[in-house]
Amino acid sequence: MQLYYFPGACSLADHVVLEWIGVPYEIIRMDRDSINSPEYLALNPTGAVPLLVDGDYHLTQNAAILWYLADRYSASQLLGEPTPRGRAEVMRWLSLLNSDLHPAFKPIFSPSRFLSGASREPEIADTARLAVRKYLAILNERLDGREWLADQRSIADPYLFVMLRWAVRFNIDLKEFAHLTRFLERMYADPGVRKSILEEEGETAEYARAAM
Ligand SMILES: N[C@@H](CCC(=O)N[C@@H](CS)C(=O)NCC(=O)O)C(=O)O
Repeated sequence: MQLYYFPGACSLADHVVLEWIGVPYEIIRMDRDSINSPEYLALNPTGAVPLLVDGDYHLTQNAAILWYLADRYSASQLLGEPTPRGRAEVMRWLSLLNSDLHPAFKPIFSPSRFLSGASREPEIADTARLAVRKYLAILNERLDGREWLADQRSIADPYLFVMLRWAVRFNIDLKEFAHLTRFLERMYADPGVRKSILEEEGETAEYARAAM
């Protein structure tokens, strides 16, 4: 299996899941040029990571890739309790992450995509920070008294982890979110998480190094 990624991007969630599952895989680092090459766009017309290649199967969209990996290697038990409610709980949190929280970060990453005129870029990024905080508050409350978003460890957890790293990197203070902070620390202590970060970011992976 091959995973196309940017260091620290949402594809890191798939990378961690590959580690948790324990199957052999290869990671292929992309950059701004390669992600817009005709060859890559033929595989993923959105020009984004992640892309998973499993034999002759090419799969895009982070939620789909996470679900596929967990379903294909079901012994990893990353899809929650094997009941309609158990599965729905994983899907509920995965959906909030993928369709609410993830897009909320985009105006912070690249405000110019949402507004022409550099003078208002800080304003749109700050407005987006408020939206991100709203979702973080929901997730923080969810983690009050529990270790994982669903009833057991699942594919939703590494996705949350990735976005908490983004929050820290883009100056969204997590101090008031004690449960999220504890979750972040717990994830940094996980061997599969540390290995994934080091593979993607190398020796500059400051958080991975700090957790060792
Ligand atoms: N809906 C897509 C979004 C993927 C996405 O936003 N990927 C980002 C990295 S986290 C990306 O590759 N961005 C490249 C770009 O926007 O130029 C998914 O869930 O997979």
